[in-house]
Amino acid sequence: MKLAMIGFGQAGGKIVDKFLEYDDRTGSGIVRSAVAVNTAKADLLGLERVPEENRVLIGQTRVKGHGVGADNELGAEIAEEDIDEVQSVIDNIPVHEIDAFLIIAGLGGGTGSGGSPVLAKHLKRIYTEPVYGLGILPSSDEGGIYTLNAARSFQTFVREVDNLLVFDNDAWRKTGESMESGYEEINDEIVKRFGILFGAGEVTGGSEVAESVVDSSEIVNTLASGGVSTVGYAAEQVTDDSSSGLLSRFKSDGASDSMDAANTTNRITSLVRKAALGRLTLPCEIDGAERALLVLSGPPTQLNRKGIERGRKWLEEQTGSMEVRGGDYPVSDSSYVASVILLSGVHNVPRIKELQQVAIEAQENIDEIRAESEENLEQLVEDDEDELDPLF
Ligand SMILES: Nc1nc2c(ncn2[C@@H]2O[C@H](COP(=O)(O)OP(=O)(O)OP(=O)(O)O)[C@@H](O)[C@H]2O)c(=O)[nH]1
Ligand SMILES: [Mg+2]
Repeated sequence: MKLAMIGFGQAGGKIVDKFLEYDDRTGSGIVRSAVAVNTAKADLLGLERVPEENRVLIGQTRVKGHGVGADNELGAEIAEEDIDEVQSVIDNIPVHEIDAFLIIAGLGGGTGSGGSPVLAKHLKRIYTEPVYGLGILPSSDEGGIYTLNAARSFQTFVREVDNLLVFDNDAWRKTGESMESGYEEINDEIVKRFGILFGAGEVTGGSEVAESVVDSSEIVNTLASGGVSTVGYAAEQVTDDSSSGLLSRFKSDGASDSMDAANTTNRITSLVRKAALGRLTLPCEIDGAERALLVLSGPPTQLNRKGIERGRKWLEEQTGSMEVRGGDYPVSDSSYVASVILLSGVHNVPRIKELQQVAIEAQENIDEIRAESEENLEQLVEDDEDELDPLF
């Protein structure tokens, strides 16, 4: 499906940049338009692929391009004050060509955390296209203010969007790695999963398995449950020998053909289980998910309807949902078969219960938290005093 992606804050901008790179590399064509919004000038300058005219610096009179230092109330205020500047860039998006908006942000900081829900609400008022969020939860070692920001932002963001897709840094962080290289890897994992999911709706005709290809409307219908979504992924390398003359001569008898088909089916069903039971972007109980979508990507010869149908049935049993969709995403030149599962409207999520608890407790020591955030802001202004202004 075609998306207008809006990265809000530093993490959001970097991930949109990564999606653009993914599009270039795979030709999947999911990013119809890419926009980055930030209060920090340096973050916008650091982007590589988002077009310069689509980078919006907001809050210049309030924070002078320094960012909001994890003050998400300030982030929300600035987004409200400067929403027209954001809209003037969104005005250039050919909205009739997109299937949905996707607002991407780290929910632990100030700019994206405070601004994303404001932008979601604004877009919902103006457009009829669905507005989805991709919210990144901070890892638990980032500190109190990040957790509190995430707790608050999450509550508002999930209310304003049509569906909030979530990725939890805490479930993905590795110890003994620098933050930056850690984020590089994590961002690759994010883009791989959501790239296959959204790319699935972009396959155009001519394929031998075309009738079981996932369509954009199936993604939209799955997300129409609302609430919170998580994504699972599993992949296996395959050798596509169907074009090899020598091998196919040996395998031309019916017995080995049906062996191949059985292997293909078995591979698919085990990939579906691995994806659903392995590490999800937001770890949770899959039982109770309202809707699900299963996408099998890979060379067409390695995909079959029987495997997908079995995987779909299994997911129905595991989730208890009556709305489990499934289909192919044929990628001829791929050497992997990958299974991506979107679980939409999940309810039993320990991390979210934890965040809700944090939000309640935070009301009690709000002064301390404000002081931490003010210190952050002062530090930023000091650090930034000798910097040059090459773009703005
Ligand atoms: N997955 C991922 N998470 C990131 C990345 N950068 C930051 N984060 C997370 O996102 C949260 C918010 O950080 P930023 O995006 O830098 O915050 P911001 O929206 O720019 O807000 P301010 O810096 O406070 O103005 C952090 O607490 C991290 O958890 C990234 O590259 N990848
Ligand atoms: Mg920042």
